[in-house]
Amino acid sequence: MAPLVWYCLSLCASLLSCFAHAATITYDFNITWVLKNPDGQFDRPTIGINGKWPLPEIRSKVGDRVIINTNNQLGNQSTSLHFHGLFMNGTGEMDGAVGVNQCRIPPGGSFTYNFTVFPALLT
Ligand SMILES: [Cu+2]
Repeated sequence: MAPLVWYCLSLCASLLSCFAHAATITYDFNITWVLKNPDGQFDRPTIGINGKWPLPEIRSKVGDRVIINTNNQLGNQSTSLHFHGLFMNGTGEMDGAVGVNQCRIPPGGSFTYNFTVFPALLT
């Protein structure tokens, strides 16, 4: 029993120390069509961010707050950002699965994602 208690206390201390050094990381994502060749077959309209494809990385640490200001400039297509695999503890509406967690972002629309990065769930 004692090792389990020690493990839990140690884990809690580790998590608290992560959150103590948390930062707020902000991105501005303008979502547009770009002409790219993602599968090596031929150039075609591809969804890009800030005029680029491949899409940018979002770099953060556990405990950081991530804010992503998105603007859908596709013109003819709704969209969202989906954060597959992140544990959206208390912010499920930020997970981005259209029709499940949020409404689509219509052409010309914007949405601000705002969530804290929690450790991944071990299953
Ligand atoms: Cu998913």
